[in-house]
Amino acid sequence: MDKTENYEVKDIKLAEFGRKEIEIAEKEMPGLVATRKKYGPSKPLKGIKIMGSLHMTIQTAVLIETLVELGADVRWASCNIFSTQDHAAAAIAKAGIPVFAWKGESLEDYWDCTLKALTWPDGSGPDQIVDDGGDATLMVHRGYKAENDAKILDEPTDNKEVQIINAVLKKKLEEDNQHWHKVASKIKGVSEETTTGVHRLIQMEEKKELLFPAVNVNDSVTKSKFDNVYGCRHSLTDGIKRAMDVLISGKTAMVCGYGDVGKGSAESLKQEKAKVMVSEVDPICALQACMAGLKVVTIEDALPVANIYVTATGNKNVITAEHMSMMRDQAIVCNIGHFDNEIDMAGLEKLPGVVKEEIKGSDCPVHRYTFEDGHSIYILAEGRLINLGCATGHPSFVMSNSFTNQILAQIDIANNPDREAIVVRLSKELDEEVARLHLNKLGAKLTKMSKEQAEYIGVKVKGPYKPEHYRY
Ligand code: NAD
Ligand code: 3DD
Repeated sequence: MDKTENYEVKDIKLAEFGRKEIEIAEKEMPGLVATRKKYGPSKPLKGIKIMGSLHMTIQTAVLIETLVELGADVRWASCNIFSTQDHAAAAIAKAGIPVFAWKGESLEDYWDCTLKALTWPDGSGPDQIVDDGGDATLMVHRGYKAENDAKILDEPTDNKEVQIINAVLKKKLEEDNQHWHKVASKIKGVSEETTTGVHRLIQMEEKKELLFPAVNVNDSVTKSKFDNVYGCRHSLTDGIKRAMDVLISGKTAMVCGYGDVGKGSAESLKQEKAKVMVSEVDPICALQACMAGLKVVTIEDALPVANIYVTATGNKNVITAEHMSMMRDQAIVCNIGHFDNEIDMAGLEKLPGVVKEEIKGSDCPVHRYTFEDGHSIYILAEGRLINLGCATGHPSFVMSNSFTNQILAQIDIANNPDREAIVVRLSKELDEEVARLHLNKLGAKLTKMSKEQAEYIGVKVKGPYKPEHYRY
C-alpha cells in the first residue's frame, strides 16, 4: 500500500500503466472528450469542490480528469470494496488528484476512504457529490441525524456495515458535533449514477429527509438504456468467465429481475448460447421476457435445473440460504445488482455444517460453499457486483454515455445552487445531445427532417430546461 495525505492506493508504481489505459479509454469516450472541448475554456466548475463515490476504474479516471478540466477541485473514493482498478487509482494519485481506493478494501477501509474523500484538508466538505449507490449521501445524512440524536448510533443492529458506519460517525461526533450540519449546509447537490441510489434518494425525498437537491443521472435514457443494458450485456459473462473459466453454452441460467440490467444480463448469457430463464415480480417486465423467448419461472422452479444464477433486481434476499442449499451441485451464483444483499450471504454463512473455501482472492473473489450432503456451489465476488468484482466492468464507450450525463448533471447543479431539495432528471434535450456526441464514433448518420415533416409530427419546440418537466 502507498499512503500519503493526498492518496491511499495499492501501488503508486502502477500509475504509468494506468495512464496508458486512460489514454486508450479517452479514444473510446467521445462524449467526455467533447465536454472537455466545449466547457473546458469557460471552466463552469471552477473552484467547486466535488467528492466522488464511484467505482475507481479507468473509465472513472477519465470522468475525474474531465471534472478537473472543467475547473473542479476533486476528491475520490470507490463505491465498492472490489471494484477499484489499482492502476487507475495510481494514475489519478500521480496526477495529484486525492484518491482513496484499492481493490480488496475491508469494509472498515471502505468507510474510512469515504470519509477521507468527503473531507478537505481544512476540514470542510464538498460543494457537490457524484454518488453511485448513495453511500456518500448516506454518510452525510446519517452523520447529520446523529448530531441531532446521538442515540441512533447505539441502536442494536446485526448489520456489520451499519456497525462500522456508526463507529466512524461516533468518532467524528466526538471531534466536532456540528461537522455534518456544516457539511450539509454547503452541499449544493448530488448527481446519482445508479438505480438503487435513485431509489434511496426518492425514499428520502418522500420522507422529507433529503438535505440537498439531487439529479437522477440513472434515468437519463442515454444512461440506463445503455449502461444498464449494453454495459451488462458486455460485462456479465466477462466476469463469470474470468472467475470460473466455465463453458456457458448449453448451460441453464436463471436471471432474477428483467429490468434494464436483467435484460442486458439475459442477452449476455444468450450470446453465449445458454438456456436462459427469468424471474420477475413485475407483469410488464415478465411479459417482455416472454416476448424475448425466455421462460418466466420462480426461483424455486429453477433450483433443480439451473447451473448459473444472476441476481439483477436491486432488491434484497432474492436468493436465500435455503435456495442455495437446494441448488444443483457446482451451481455458480452471482449478483450484478449494486449492493450485496440480493443474495443472502449472511444466511449462507450461518447455515449449519456449511464449509467455505477460498478459490480465488480479492482480485477476482471466488468461494466454494460445500453443504452437509456434500454438494457445492460457487459464490462470485462475495455476492457483490460480479462485473466489477471479477472483471473490469463496462467498456469505455458505454461509460462515456453515462459519464457525459454526470458532467452535465454537475454543471446543472453548479448552475442551480438554490434548487429545493428534490430529485430531478436532466432534460430530454440534454439526453439527445449525449446521444449525438456518440454517433460519429460508430459511423452513424442521422436523417434530417424537413420543416414540414417536423410540423406534421409535432416535434416540440426546444424550450429551456424546466425541472418540473422531468421529475423522476
Ligand atoms: P430496474 O428497476 O430496471 O430492474 C429491476 C427489476 O427487478 C424490476 O423489473 C423489478 O420488477 C425486478 N424485481 C424486483 N424485485 C424482484 C424479485 N424479488 N424477484 C424478481 N424480480 C424482482 O433496475 P436496473 O436498472 O435493472 O438495476 C438493477 C440493479 O443493478 C440496481 O441495483 C442497479 O443499481 C444495479 N446496476 C448495476 C450495474 C453494474 O454494472 N453492475 C449497472 C447498472 C445498474
Ligand atoms: N459500472 C459498470 N462498469 C463501470 C466502469 N467501467 N466504470 C465505472 C462504473 C462502472 C457501474 C455503472 O454501471 C453504474 O452506472 C451503475 O452501477 O449504475
